[in-house]
Amino acid sequence: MLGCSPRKRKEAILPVEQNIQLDKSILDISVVAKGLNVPWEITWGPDDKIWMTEQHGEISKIDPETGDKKRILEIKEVWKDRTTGLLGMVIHPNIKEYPYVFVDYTIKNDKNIFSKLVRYTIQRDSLISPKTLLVIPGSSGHNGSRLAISPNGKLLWATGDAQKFQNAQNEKSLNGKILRLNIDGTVPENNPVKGSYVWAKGFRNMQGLTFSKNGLLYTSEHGDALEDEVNLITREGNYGWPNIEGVHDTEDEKKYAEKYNTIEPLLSWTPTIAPSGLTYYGSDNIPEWKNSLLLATLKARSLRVLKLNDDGTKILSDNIFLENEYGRLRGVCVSPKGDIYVSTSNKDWNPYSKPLESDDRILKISRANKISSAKVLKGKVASENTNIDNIDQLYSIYCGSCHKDDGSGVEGSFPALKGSSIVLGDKGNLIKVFLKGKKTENKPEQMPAFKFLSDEEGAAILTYIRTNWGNSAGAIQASEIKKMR
Ligand code: HEC
Ligand SMILES: [Ca+2]
Ligand SMILES: [Ca+2]
Repeated sequence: MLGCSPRKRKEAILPVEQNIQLDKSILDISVVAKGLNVPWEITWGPDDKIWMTEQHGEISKIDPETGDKKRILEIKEVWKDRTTGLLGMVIHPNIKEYPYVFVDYTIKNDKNIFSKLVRYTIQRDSLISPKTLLVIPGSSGHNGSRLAISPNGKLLWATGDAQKFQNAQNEKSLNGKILRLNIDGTVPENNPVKGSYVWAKGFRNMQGLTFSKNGLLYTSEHGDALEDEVNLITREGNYGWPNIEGVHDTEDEKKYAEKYNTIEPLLSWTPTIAPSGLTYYGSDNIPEWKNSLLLATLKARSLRVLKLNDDGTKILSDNIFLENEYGRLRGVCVSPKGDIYVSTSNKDWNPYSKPLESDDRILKISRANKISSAKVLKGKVASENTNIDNIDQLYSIYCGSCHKDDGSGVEGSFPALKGSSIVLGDKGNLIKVFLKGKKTENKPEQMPAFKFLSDEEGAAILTYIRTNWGNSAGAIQASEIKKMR
């Protein structure tokens, strides 16, 4: 009889949008929450809720079953602009003894920008008694942000170079470092240098930080125009920036590496992918992904699964999932059951395209028994060297993330190349900008140097920007670039 049968059991409430087919396992992708505003950090809470920071300064809990959002704190002093705002968050894993949550965010006093690390005490559904643990110089970009608690209860903070590259090698500066603190903000007795928070140095702008099950610490880091990185962090390690980008491959880098004993990344990416949230996956729930690092990427708009070797010292493979399906991905966390949650970042300062009404979202990726949607996604292996013979793609990969595929730029951050007098003007000047980059005092962003591209690639890209989107200026030859190196 229709309409009379009692509901036997509670069905999964979240509709399955798509499936992923792995070697053996089938995964469901569903949308947990919508209409969020740049969720920067998502992390699994002791109450089985997803705890989330949104960039403008709110901390909320999301019910993973229903998507209900409950705001638990608004931090009024947060200064949000472009990449700044309320960023990292970590909950102490031993909540009974240490009922703390740690956050870091940007503040601005007059003209001075700082990153502030604050501890809150959890009292049921509120966060109370803020205690400032540390305040370090900040900037309009490169503020790093991520936090983690080590297996022995220390607080780790991945900071950015605050756009002063030399900070990263300067032992006295707390920027461009992994910092290690006691949870009351004091310096641990056994830090490398007595009285200093510095645990490791030589970083540009880290956007991911996670411990593996056996206590190894990993980071993800944004490179400049090339060489995004994932690193395995060791005590007192020097990771090279700004003298070294990615692997030790140029003559200068090799010399520097020998002299200063710098450490190469486990994996690096050129063209860049803008790696963000990083979390360790140790669950049996999705066996194909067990013992991997899960990495959310912004520019590459994908979830990367980086399979580790048994002792966690090498990345064996790099597989790409969800590519171009949900836009920019920023946060990732795993529930004790082994379900994966990923947050989008389509409403942030550097959108790929107009955000959808439903943005930003939190997605759930979970093990399923069968395919239940019309669309089945597969992963793909990241190829060693992207073979770029298509000029649209060449432009898009190296320039499009900032200047946009239609050359329109981002107001206040990246100039439009469409109609730009520099693009259309003197060739020598344009080639110089391309090879050496461009920085203007008081502008929040800078144009990276592209001298690592070949003369032929440079000629193709510069000709492309001079002849596209209604631009009509003459071509640029490889020989003209060669002359100016
Ligand atoms: C990381 C972001 C970023 C990337 C990637 C990037 N640019 Fe830029 N570019 C900038 C910024 C920021 C400026 C403005 C710099 C300034 O004026 O101080 C700029 C300026 C320029 C200008 C001068 C335009 C004007 O009107 O002022 C040209 C030309 C240019 N870029 C070309 C390129 C090309 C070609 C590529 C790819 C090979 C590229 N850019 C990649 C950030 C970027
Ligand atoms: Ca490095
Ligand atoms: Ca290098």
